[in-house]
Amino acid sequence: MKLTKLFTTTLVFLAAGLAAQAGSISGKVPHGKGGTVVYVDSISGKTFPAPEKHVTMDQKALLFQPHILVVPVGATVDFQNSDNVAHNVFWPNVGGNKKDSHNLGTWPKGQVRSFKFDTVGVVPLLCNVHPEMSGFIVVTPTPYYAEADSSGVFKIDDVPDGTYTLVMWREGSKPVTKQVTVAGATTADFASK
Ligand SMILES: [Cu+2]
Repeated sequence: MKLTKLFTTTLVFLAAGLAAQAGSISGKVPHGKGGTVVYVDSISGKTFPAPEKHVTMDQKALLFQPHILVVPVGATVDFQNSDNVAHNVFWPNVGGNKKDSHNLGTWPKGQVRSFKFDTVGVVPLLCNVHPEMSGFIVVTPTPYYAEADSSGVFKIDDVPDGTYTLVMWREGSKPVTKQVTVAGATTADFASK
């Protein structure tokens, strides 16, 4: 009986500990055009393993699909041509830094070329065959990120308690930062201007 009680008490403590770890950040971004990404900026002294699973950026119907792809640093992206025409993929910079520009080349339907993104920043994707094609890969320094939905609501799950810098990026706008202290389920709104 006593042992059972001890066991139960231990379980309750363990559950409480786990719950404290599993915080989240939810909130709203200002109204505006374009997809919006919110992520936790780099955390001093903390690194994260590169994800093993590849993510796909499709070239389909003369579009990069999805238009905006968010991946944590170290992720490998498979660029897949699903059209009947050849596409090229290049980016003139990463986060505005021209030394990180890269041209993956041009390839026909059904082929895939992969690239591992080891530099944090926004990667503006272009195709030199179709100047109207444009897409973005947002390479985040932490695995804590989310995209806002059409009503401007975002939620980042599984964020450990702590104080962080939150970054909001929107196509065509300068990033906006905000300090947030996570303690369990936490709210952080980006105020409308
Ligand atoms: Cu193209």
